[in-house]
Amino acid sequence: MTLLAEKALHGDIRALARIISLVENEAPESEEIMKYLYPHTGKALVIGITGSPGAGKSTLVDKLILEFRKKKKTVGIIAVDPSSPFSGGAILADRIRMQRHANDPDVYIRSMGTRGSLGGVSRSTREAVKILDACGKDVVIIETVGVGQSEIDIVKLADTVCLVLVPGMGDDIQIMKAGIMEIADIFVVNKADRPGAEKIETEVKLMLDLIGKTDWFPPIHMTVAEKGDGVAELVEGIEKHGAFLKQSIHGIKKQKRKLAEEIKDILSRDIAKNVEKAWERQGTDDKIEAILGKELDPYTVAQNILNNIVTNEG
Ligand SMILES: Nc1nc2c(ncn2[C@@H]2O[C@H](COP(=O)(O)OP(=O)(O)OP(=O)(O)O)[C@@H](O)[C@H]2O)c(=O)[nH]1
Ligand SMILES: [Mg+2]
Repeated sequence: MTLLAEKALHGDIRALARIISLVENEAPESEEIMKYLYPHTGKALVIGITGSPGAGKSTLVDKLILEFRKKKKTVGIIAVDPSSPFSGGAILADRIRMQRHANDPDVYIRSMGTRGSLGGVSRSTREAVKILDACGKDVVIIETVGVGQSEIDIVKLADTVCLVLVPGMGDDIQIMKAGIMEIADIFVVNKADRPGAEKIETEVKLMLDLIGKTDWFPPIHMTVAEKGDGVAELVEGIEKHGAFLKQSIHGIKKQKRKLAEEIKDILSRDIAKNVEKAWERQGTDDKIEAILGKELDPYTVAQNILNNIVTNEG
């Protein structure tokens, strides 16, 4: 297994792809690999791109790749589609939109569908980000459709979250209500070639005033992703936010918070695994009988099993 990780660290794309599949499938060996890769993580600039369906996220990501490649940066892209259990049409379209980069060895594009629980999606996405980071990608971009809590969880994995809004779509306000407004570090008004772009800009400014962000006031970038207009400025904005995170207390706090979330995530996965094991070992028929006879109650039984998990792993 470490051989596979070693290969990926040395730029072997197939090894890299294989490792991402292993974590996506929650293969038993994936934890060992993640431990091996961990010391190599922490260098990439991780960008989250979210927004309503059809806002132009993939078109924008395609142009972001171009900008970063101009700066000689290597890029990894993870396109997440939490709404569908399979890699469906939308993801295929993403691939087509970004296809011109397919032959560039310094660009790696991966789509991830949902397997298992929603918590599992953000977990495997987080691990995929780490893998790309460890394997030397300077920039990692996560694209996801931002409508619900699970998508917010995914985009929270990023250092810099860009929320893509478009003129003339009523559901932008919906996204703001869903809480994503609070986690956006940068607002992008895409399709600025359409009427109503300024109106959105004003609305966002008003909202931001209401929220009253203190340490970082999110900038609003106007883009026409199809033509690439405003994308170079957006990259500047993203890099500025990255620099802000590096030298501010806010950035350190954010990093610590993310780490705590990660540990809790790993813990709940491990505990969940142990629940089954513990039940197999300790969930005897006697206990069930005792509960049926009202000599015991399920709370006490569960508490006793839990105590045993904690003291001797079930
Ligand atoms: N007029 C205009 N159209 C754009 C612009 N950017 C993207 N589009 C178009 O908007 C449509 C959706 O673009 P995508 O990039 O697939 O949008 P998306 O947000 O990735 O979509 P999903 O991943 O399906 O949610 C495509 O037809 C694009 O050509 C823009 O700046 N102006
Ligand atoms: Mg897309």
